[in-house]
Formats: sequence, structure tokens, C-alpha cells
Amino acid sequence: MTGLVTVLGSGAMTNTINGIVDGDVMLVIGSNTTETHPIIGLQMLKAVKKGSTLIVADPRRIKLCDSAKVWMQQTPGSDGALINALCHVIMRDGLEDKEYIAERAENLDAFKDAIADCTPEWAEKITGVAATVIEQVAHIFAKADRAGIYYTMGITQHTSGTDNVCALANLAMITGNLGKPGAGLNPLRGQNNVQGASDMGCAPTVFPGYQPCNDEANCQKFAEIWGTSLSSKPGIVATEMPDAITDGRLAGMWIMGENPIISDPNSNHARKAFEQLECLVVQDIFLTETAELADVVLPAASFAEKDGTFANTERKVQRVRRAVPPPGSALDDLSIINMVSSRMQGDNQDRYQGSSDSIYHTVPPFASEVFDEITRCWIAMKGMSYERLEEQGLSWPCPEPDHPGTPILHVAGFPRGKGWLSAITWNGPKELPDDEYPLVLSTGRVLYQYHTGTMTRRSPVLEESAPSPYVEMHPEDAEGLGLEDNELVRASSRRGMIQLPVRFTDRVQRGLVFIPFHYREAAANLLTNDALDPKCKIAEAKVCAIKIEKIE
Ligand SMILES: Nc1nc2c(c(=O)[nH]1)N[C@H]1C(S)=C(S)[C@@H](COP(=O)(O)OP(=O)(O)OC[C@H]3O[C@@H](n4cnc5c(=O)[nH]c(N)nc54)[C@H](O)[C@@H]3O)O[C@H]1N2
Ligand SMILES: Nc1nc2c(c(=O)[nH]1)N[C@H]1C(S)=C(S)[C@@H](COP(=O)(O)OP(=O)(O)OC[C@H]3O[C@@H](n4cnc5c(=O)[nH]c(N)nc54)[C@H](O)[C@@H]3O)O[C@H]1N2
Ligand SMILES: [Mo]
Repeated sequence: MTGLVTVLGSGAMTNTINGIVDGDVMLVIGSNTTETHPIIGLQMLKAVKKGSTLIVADPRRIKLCDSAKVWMQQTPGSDGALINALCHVIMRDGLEDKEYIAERAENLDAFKDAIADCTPEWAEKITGVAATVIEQVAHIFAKADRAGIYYTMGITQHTSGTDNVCALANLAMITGNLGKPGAGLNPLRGQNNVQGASDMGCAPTVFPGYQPCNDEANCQKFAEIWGTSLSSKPGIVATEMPDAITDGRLAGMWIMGENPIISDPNSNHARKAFEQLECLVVQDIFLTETAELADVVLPAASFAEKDGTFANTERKVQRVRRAVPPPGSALDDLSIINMVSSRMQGDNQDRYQGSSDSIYHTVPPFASEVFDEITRCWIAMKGMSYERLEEQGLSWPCPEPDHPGTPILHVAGFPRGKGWLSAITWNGPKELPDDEYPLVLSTGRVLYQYHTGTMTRRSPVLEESAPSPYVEMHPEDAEGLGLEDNELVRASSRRGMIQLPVRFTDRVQRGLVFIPFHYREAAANLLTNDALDPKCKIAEAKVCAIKIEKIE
């Protein structure tokens, strides 16, 4: 089954949500699971009730800490050092799964060299987590039959994000935790269909199914399927687009379902760039801050108003069915794309079939036809069909019509043959506090709001529960500045300034402040740093230097 490209840590759970309760140990690192993945969070709490041991690694005291046996409160951006030290202790104390490593892993010597000096004492200085605690966690994790790793943005939104993920893959591999129930390496994906978007090649370097576009054979294959010629040149990644605009390399953009004016780090810079575009098209279900800048706004239908499939975080492809017709002139995204593409091909006929009681898309090809094409493009979904999905979802790989799908990855082996143990050197965040900007800013989410709030802030119940922005600050830091709880303060970085109330809490450690990035009236991304991970180009949304001042 070559072509089933799933690089370790490529971003899908190796295991299942329901299987979380089967684990003996859970390491939750950089994931505020009960607030951001509440269903999965419940599953973790259920596992704890059943006797599973929970370990949390997070600079903030998140709710899961209350149920954890050990909470490691590391300095933001220090995970590479922490994970390397866990691996160091496991190898030092002979707790690794020697048989598994011999059979299934390679690059062991380089990996060993890389962690040789990563003693718990070394890591304590970087992470602030006591060496004895690192040793304790290493022993708990390595001695478990089934230990699962659960991570999200606290691990990835750093300039060292890719290295952090590779370090976690090392930890899972040396303890033999890939390919069995209740274990695995599990990035919890953020949106209902971000998995599906990745699977379909919504990245500038790959065709559907993670098939690299700079490979001649792949290019040929897709050119044949699509009946057109294709470029093998990788495109520009989204986080590099603002610079590409200001450099004159990018003149037009068509943004679908994103609100980068609020969600892009260093958004002053992003806004200036977007304003320079010759043509900006925004396709959204609401008139967002980004849509306000657009030359053309295309009103789209929401998930409940269209047909198709979503792939969830455990790679399960499920049917989505239209329950209600879209309002006004809104059309499902596929119909909009179909209309534009047929015009691009010189077909000026109006194929719009505007019958509001039709359960199908209004402009062909229909979602079911697109799905059939997907099954011809990617062997991992070859065995799927709308008929099969009618009854229940299927997890890829599902290469044959009678294949049951693959809830757990890597049971028999890895797609690349042996698993690669990476030699990781820890690198700290790009912008650290100094005299002028003495605090570390961390940004993230709260349960009741979703990202830029275009959807949740229109829901009165959700909005009432979390109506306004705030900055979480340790009381001792705040009192040092002569502040009172709930007082309006000024928060600024080298890139921007906002005003918002301060909230005293010891959920954050001293020197760290936390701002949810949901609120346009005090948009955290005016402050954040757009420094990128050199490998996967994710921005460092979890660490930048800011100052908080009293407003006189
Ligand atoms: N309610 C709600 N749920 C959501 C979303 C939402 O907007 N609202 N968004 C969805 C999306 S797209 C995503 S990607 C996910 C994100 O889900 P999460 O990643 O869980 O959410 P965040 O709040 O960004 O950050 C997660 C945790 O990382 C911790 N953290 C910060 N810095 C570090 C660090 O250096 N190391 C470690 N180990 N931890 C650190 C933070 O304290 C926080 O507890 O949530 C999804 N679910
Ligand atoms: N500081 C900071 N910044 C961050 C993060 C962070 O932790 N800190 N997290 C980052 C992460 S992980 C993420 S995922 C991004 C999220 O950033 P965005 O994706 O920009 O945020 P959303 O508010 O989810 O925007 C989604 C838009 O899609 C629209 N939409 C919903 N359904 C449909 C549909 O069916 N069709 C169309 N066409 N549109 C639709 C919504 O109305 C909304 O405007 O933010 C990133 N930015
Ligand atoms: Mo996300």
C-alpha cells in the first residue's frame, strides 16, 4: 500500500476518541482539552475515573490539572527540552521498549546522541519543572502498557513546533506506543473539517492525499484525472502570504472561510498587506472584518445548508446532509466554486438550478460526484462511497470496498517502513521578554467562543457566557504595577497596542499573561509575533514579549 502517505505527526490522531478510555496513561501536553475539545475532554475524565493516570504539561493551570496525577508547569516554549529530557531518562534507566525499537525504528544512534546531554537537571533550568518530577513522569509513561499522547496548539504554535511534534513522536516510538489501542500520538484537530481540508490537499505543496506536487509522476497522474496540465511548483503558504503581497509576488486572493484580519498573528502587518491587493474576494457565511476589505463578497451557505462529507480528527469520513436551505442569495461553497470555474473555462451559460427544495447542490458537479473523484485520486479513500457512508463513517486508510477502515494507524508498521527517530535540538522562542517588554504573552481560547467570534458572538447564549476580552495576570505581577482586579489596562508589544481589563488569577505563572484571541475590540493578534517555524511555517502565537501598563 505505497501511496498511503501518513508521515508521523502529519496531523491526524493515530488512535480513536472512544479508545481514550482504554489507556493506562495519558500525557496531555499543550492542549486545553476540556475547553477546546470538550467531548474528548469528557472521554479523558472518564478514563481517569476508570483508573487511568493523567499527566498534564501546560504553563497554565487548566481545568484538567485538577484531575492530573502530575502537572508539569513548564516555561512557555520549553517543550523540546522537556520531551528530550523525558526520553533521556527513559533511555538512561533502560525503560525503553528495546524489541519495538529494534523492529520498527531507525536512526537510533543519532537520536541517542541528541538526547545524551538532555539530563533532567539541564531541563529543569530551561523548563522550570523539577528534575525529580521529570524523572517521575518518564517512569510513569514508560512503564505503562498503553500510554497515549494528546497535543495541540501549545506544542505546535511555536517556531519550534515541528521539532516539538517530532520529539513527541520519539517518545511514543521508544516506548512502543504506536499501533495499539489506548495509546498513540494524537493531535486533536481544531475544526470540524480541517482534517478533510488537509486530506484534500489544501496546502500549497501537495495534491489530495498528501501526494507532493513537485513529483513528476504525481503531476502526471493528476493532470490525467483532471484533464489539464499542472504546475509542479509549490505555492506560497498562507502565513507567508502577507509578505508575498508586500514584496509584489501576490496580487489577488480568494479567501474562503477564514478571517485573517483577526486571526493572523501581527495583524496590523496582515491588514496593511491585504489593503495592497489588486483584488480580494472573500467567501464567508457572515460579513467579517476581512470581508469588509474585499472587492467582492461571495455569500456562502453554512454546514447545515449543504451536502458533503467531513473528516474528523480521528480520520473518520462522515456524511453531512443539508437540513435547511441557505438564506437569501447564499450558495454552498461547491456551487460557488463550480460557477467561477466554469466561467474561467469560458462557459458563460448559467447553470444555477435555483430550486430551494432540492436537497442537492444547486450547481453541478454535485458533492457526490466530487467524492467519487476523490476515491480515484487517493488510495486511502478508494474503498469509500456514499453508499457505505450512508450507514456509518469510515476512517482512512480504507483502500478496498470491503475494507473496514483503519481506526488505529501503524499497527503492522509505518508507511515509510521504519519509524524515524529524529535528532532534536531544543531552540527557544524567537522573542523573549526584556526590560522594555518584560512579560510573556500567551494567546488561546475559551470554551464559549470560537476563534474570531464571527459565529459564536452572534449566539446570545454563548456571548453572555464570555462577553468581553480580558488579560489573565498573576496577582503579584499585577500588584507590582499598582493595578486592581478588573481595571482597564494597556497591553503593548513591538507591533501593536490594545486596551482591556486585567483579570487577577494564579492560573498563569508569574511573568506570563494570557489573552483569548476571540475579541475584535481588543484583538490579541495586534500584539503577537509573526515569526514562523522554518519547517511548517506556523506562527509563534504562544510566545511573544509584551508590557502591561496602568492607564493614568
Ligand atoms: N471553544 C473553542 N474550542 C476550539 C476552538 C475555539 O476557538 N474555541 N478552536 C479550535 C481550533 S481550530 C483549535 S486549533 C483547537 C486548539 O485547542 P488548544 O490547543 O487546546 O487551545 P489553545 O487555547 O490555543 O491552547 C492550548 C493550551 O496550550 C497551552 N500552552 C501555551 N503555551 C504552551 C507551551 O509552550 N507549551 C505547552 N505544553 N503548552 C502551552 C495553553 O496554556 C493552553 O492551555 O481548539 C479547537 N476548539
Ligand atoms: N493569537 C492567536 N492567533 C491564532 C491562534 C491562536 O491560538 N492564537 N490560532 C490559530 C488557529 S489554530 C486557527 S485554526 C485560526 C482560525 O482562524 P480563522 O479560520 O480565520 O477563524 P474563524 O473565526 O474560525 O473563521 C472562519 C470563518 O469561516 C466562516 N465559515 C463558517 N462556515 C463556513 C462555510 O461553510 N463556508 C464558508 N465559506 N465560510 C464559513 C465563518 O463565518 C468565519 O468567518 O486562528 C489562528 N490564529
Ligand atoms: Mo486551529
